[in-house]
Amino acid sequence: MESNITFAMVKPGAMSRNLLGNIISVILDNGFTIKGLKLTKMSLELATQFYAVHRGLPFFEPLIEFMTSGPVVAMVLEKENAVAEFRHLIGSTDPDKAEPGTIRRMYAKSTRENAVHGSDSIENVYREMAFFFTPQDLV
Ligand code: 3AN
Repeated sequence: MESNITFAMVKPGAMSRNLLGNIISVILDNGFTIKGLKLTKMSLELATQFYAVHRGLPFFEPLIEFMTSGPVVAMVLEKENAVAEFRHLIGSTDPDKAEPGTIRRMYAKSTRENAVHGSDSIENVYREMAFFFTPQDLV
């Protein structure tokens, strides 16, 4: 397993608010390299599996509804210590608690519609990117 990659996703709310370019600029300006990129729409089945860990929680159904409501952009990003670095760059799940300069502080609308996803462990990077990419898709 490479440990210098992470999986990221620009969520439907940020896509519909035309924030994709701004978010990619912030990612590149912070030293990440894009190894894979895909525009797609999550099916109900994919979103349910992707967020399986949250099944049964009160925010699960609205989260699935939101994540399947429009296109997303999935990315594999490379940087030393990528998982931790990207989590730092996106900020807290709740944008009101996110540090100034983080992507969620700048672009999230709410805890649910929080603009971007970033894997929280290297195990989850491999689990999550497999929903969107084959190894051959990565540059
Ligand atoms: P993060 O994306 O910061 O790792 P998780 O994994 O706890 O956060 O939650 C996954 C997604 O579920 C979040 N990005 C957010 O969209 C949604 N979510 C998490 N907690 C809540 C909550 N309390 N209310 C509404 N949505 C939530």
